[in-house]
Amino acid sequence: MPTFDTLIRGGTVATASDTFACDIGICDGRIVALGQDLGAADTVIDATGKLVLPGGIDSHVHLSQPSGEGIVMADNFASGTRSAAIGGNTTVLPFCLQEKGQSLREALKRYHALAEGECYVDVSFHLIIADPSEQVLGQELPALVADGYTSFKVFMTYEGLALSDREMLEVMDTARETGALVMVHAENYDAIRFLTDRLERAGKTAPHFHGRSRPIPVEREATHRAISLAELVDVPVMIVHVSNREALEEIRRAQQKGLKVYGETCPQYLVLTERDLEGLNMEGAKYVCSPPPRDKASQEACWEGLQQGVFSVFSSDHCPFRYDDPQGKLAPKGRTSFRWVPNGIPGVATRLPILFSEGVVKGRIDLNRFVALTATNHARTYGLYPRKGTIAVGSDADIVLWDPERTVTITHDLLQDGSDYTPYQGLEVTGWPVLTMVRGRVVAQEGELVGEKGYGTYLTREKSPLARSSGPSASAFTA
Ligand code: DUC
Ligand code: ZN
Ligand code: ZN
Repeated sequence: MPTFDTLIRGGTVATASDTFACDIGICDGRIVALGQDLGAADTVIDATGKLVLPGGIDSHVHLSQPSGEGIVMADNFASGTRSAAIGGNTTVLPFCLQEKGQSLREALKRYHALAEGECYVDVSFHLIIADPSEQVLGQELPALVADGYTSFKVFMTYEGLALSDREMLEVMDTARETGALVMVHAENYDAIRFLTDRLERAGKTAPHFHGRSRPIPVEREATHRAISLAELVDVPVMIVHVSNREALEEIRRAQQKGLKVYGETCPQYLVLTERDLEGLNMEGAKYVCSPPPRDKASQEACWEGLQQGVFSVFSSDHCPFRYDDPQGKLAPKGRTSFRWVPNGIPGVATRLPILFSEGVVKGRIDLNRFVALTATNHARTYGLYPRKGTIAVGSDADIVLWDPERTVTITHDLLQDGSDYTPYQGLEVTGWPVLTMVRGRVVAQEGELVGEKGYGTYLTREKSPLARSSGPSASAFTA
């Protein structure tokens, strides 16, 4: 009989496709055996009564990202990955933001320096393309895709980030040629500016007017346009943080036409609404994110998207700012208008419990879909599968032990992030991570961090199997 480093014994294993009683043998950070009565081990973890799941992969996380003058993001790589581990995640994919005029290599150097030696779980970067110069498109991106930076995000809104349609097409064309996957933040910049100016002129500056400045048509139009541009260039796209039915229907229609269009939604669109932005004084600022939370009908639509597979990934869009802080939500300028309140909310530690409780426990999705939406599909989409995202012989031993019966009232002190609040304060959830293991080592247990800073490693990724490389331009608009 072999001797394992670790044996996880007595649990119920669930993957994206199956649920079965099985022990797991682990050696050198990898799963080496699945079965019953596997033999001896240096360490035995008793998983009786627990679910044994692939560790969460959160493919949409912002850490240490510059967010405007005088504003500081609440999480760096240490605190963000610590909170991720507490919440049952074993890999996160933060963004590396290119600033205007900056080379992508310079941007990457900065983010690697920020992450090096700081992470508790594994990480890999998406590139935000803010300045698609000829040099970036022709030289840097092809080389970086070959080096394992195989996904880019583009923005259709925000000063300094928004790309023109022409620029979007250029980035998409490069993605098609190199086999990278493009993620799109779909909101119409001009429409937001127009509505914001009008609201401000009418003195409507409180945080809840943030929602009124970015109503559903702003997102629906941009989603439609992003899909159309991707169709012109014949490239797959992931529409991120979808918040409502109209955007969902654009994605569904594209999928039904056979286009490679994928969708992501997030916890805030399932359990928050625009009413949350109406808190007294500046309290609403705690919920300012983009797209904004909408209404109950939009929540139902997002559930439908998850149930029917229109959305293949469920991410946190963790983008944390402190609330009671002049460098956060209560920045002096933010008090003058919602326009200046930093956009984003924390959520890396609460993503899994919210989807499990509201989804699996309430019978909206089954356990296997939960695993697919929180781990497996992220790994598949972003070139990490089968090393990550599943429980199989040969995969990294990235595992979360889950207590399906534990009921917890979410409070900020449980989450160990760098923020000073959670938008989910007081939400009662059933189902909670009790142990998080990254490559065979326990990094969090019973709400305590037990891993070492710096154990988390940087992951070079394969090309997404959803993207395909089809050589020089053969796109519809040149035909
Ligand atoms: N977009 C994101 O992806 N995250 C936070 C803010 C935003 O607008
Ligand atoms: Zn975005
Ligand atoms: Zn985001």
